[in-house]
Amino acid sequence: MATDDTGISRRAFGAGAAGLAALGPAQASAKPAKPSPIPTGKPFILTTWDFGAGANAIGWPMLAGGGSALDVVEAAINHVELLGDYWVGAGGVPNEVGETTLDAMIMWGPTHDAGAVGCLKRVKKAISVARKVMEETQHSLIVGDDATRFAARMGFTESSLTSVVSQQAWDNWAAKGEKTNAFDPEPIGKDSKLVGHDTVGSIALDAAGNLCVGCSTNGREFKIPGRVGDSPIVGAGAYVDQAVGAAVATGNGDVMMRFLPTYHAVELMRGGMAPQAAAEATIKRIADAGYSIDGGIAVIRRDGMHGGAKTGWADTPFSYSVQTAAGNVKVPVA
Ligand code: SD4
Repeated sequence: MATDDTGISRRAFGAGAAGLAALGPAQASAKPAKPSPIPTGKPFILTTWDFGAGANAIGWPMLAGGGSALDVVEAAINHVELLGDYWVGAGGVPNEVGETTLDAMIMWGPTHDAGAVGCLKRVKKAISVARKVMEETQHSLIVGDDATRFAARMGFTESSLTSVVSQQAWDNWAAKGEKTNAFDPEPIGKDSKLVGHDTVGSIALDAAGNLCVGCSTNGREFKIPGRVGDSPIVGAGAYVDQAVGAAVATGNGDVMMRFLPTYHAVELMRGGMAPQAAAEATIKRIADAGYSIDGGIAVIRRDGMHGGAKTGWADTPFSYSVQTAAGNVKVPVA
């Protein structure tokens, strides 16, 4: 039986429509409207922040050559993890005791399978360890030293995630003798502008029509040891639905994860909302709940339509980049 890209049988759908007509207008209108299927779309890769174009340049040739979206997302994010950026991967954002720890997640559209690591220590390619969680285990999230132990079992090498930059940042902060601001009162109803941004999120659609999403970060500066943010939480840091599209989030993860923004945005698109409107409605919900934070979301439907929204970050230009066969476009998020 023929199916469209949502997996809905066309024959069954057609029979349903004919059945509706036979019922007459009053009974027919009692049926909920079915959103029209979203077309398959052509390959793309979307990556957040200023390193988006560079990450897309790694992923695009793989996609163009027929590579899997899973390999593409992993490679694009590995590229950023190894850049030495202060907010992603090794060498940045020390916690309260000066250690850099990593959160990452990968999710595969066709199966809803996901793998994640939280508070991963001493292993640089966090997204690759997350992929091992997804592919080699029945678990979804492994954390802390046990995540490091798991990585070692999977053949990853341990090395320090501290760099001159992260050490210097911690020395300067520790010299002030302040405790971490994570013990401050909850940010609801207050201005909560944490310094820092840049979690990388990537979404790819491959030539076979499969979607994959991933994200990776070292989280929040001077966090309480053991803290895990939104990035490795399915529906918070990232989410994909093979029939609809995907979304990635960045910003104050301690607050953002309370709203499952990437799940929310994908569900809005499933209901027929356009990507830009879905991104805006998702961010608005956080602001409407009384939170004044820095945060953003980038969403893309499987047909390649995309959108983004942010709250806060008045002086920080949040952007994402989308690469297709037509080239790479950097999209500033207003
Ligand atoms: C976190 N959401 O761990 C991450 C940090 C981030 O832009 O995205 N900053 O809270």
